Amino acid sequence: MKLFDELKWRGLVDNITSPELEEKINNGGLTFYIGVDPTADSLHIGHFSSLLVAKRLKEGGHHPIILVGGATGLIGDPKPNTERPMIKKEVLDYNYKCLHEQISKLFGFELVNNYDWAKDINFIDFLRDYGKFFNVNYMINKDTVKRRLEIGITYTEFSYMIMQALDFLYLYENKNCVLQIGGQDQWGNITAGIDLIRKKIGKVAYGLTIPLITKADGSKFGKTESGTVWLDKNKTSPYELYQFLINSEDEKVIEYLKKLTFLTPEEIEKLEESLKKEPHLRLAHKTLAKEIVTFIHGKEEYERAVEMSEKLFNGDIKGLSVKDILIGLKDVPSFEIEEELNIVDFLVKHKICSSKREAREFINSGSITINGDKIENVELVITKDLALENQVVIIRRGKKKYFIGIFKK
Ligand code: 383
Repeated sequence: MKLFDELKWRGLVDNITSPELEEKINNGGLTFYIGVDPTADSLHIGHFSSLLVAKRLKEGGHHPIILVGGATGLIGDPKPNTERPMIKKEVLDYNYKCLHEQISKLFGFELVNNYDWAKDINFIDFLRDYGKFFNVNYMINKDTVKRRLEIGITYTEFSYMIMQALDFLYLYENKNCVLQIGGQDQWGNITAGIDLIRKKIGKVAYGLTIPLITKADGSKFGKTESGTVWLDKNKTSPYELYQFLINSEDEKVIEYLKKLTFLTPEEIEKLEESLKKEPHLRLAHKTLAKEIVTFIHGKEEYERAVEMSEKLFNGDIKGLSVKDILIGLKDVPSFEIEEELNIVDFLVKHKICSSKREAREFINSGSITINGDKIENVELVITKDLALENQVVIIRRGKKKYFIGIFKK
């Protein structure tokens, strides 16, 4: 399959600015860039899919540049619904360092910082040399700005598009960078750069946008109840990432395999078959989790995540941290423990058993475990001392039924 067809097959092409780009992508040899603003101290899974596109193109013989926006981060790309709070310079510096390190480590791409060229542009020169190429009427018709006009947008954020356009011009002139790639949300900013390049130096540049990855209900992929799925393991543990991926929706897992892994079409088709014929094996989900966790955190962390999942599945929770147990059991019902009761009353009060008789039966047949220990004594009192980290009690009834009790602090 030719590279462009492969990108399309993977569902990675939302739009291109001109049909000639298809052949250029197939031929190789382009320098292109993707920008990331240092709005946080780690990339998230949304960035990951875009950076993987850069890797795919690199493997197809193109040269990627990743721009970390030391300048644009100070301004903020307008969001559809609200003005962004300004980020302190020191925070931005820190975020910049973190992203720089993370991208170098994960991808090894050439990195540039737009602060290097944007910092010296003087205000009067800016208005004379660049401002004249932007028609305000045209700027307010770009999607994001258009949506913001009703609720309001400051001049600062309104100017963001011009900064990004200047970057493209700079990279075109200094690095022969002819293509900019970004998510769907970047279309307006990318085309603003292409227009500037045409008007100012009479050259043709290109843009390609990638569709946003969504869940089945259309909401953003990569947001969970506990927040964003980050690539930094201190913010989202490899185990949490593993759990997030392995729990992908069945109707979406093949799409994610196409977009987020380097498995070949043949390999993905096999997984699609397996999903249809033997869904209980969850081969597609497991492979998705394996590929991505291994790419981001390495083989060892992946194996540890699998081991932890197996332990939890078998009720062997010793040695797992409370945080990881709670992640693994995130769909398990939980309740607050208000008083110290004996095990039988405890099981009935929290509706783990329907009667005292049933509770005794479960205990006598060895079907109740607390924090991984089988309960044999029907007189046992559930106290804080028994709880993990003096707070959490994991109850298992039978093979698979879990409950989480949490002592009030
Ligand atoms: C800054 C200067 C440039 C070119 C691009 C930029 C950043 C761009 C932006 N990108 C997003 C970000 O930083 O805001 N204005 O979080 C995200 N990207 C990529 C992709 C995405 C976009 O980094 O759709 C998701 O990851 O384009 O939202 O000269």
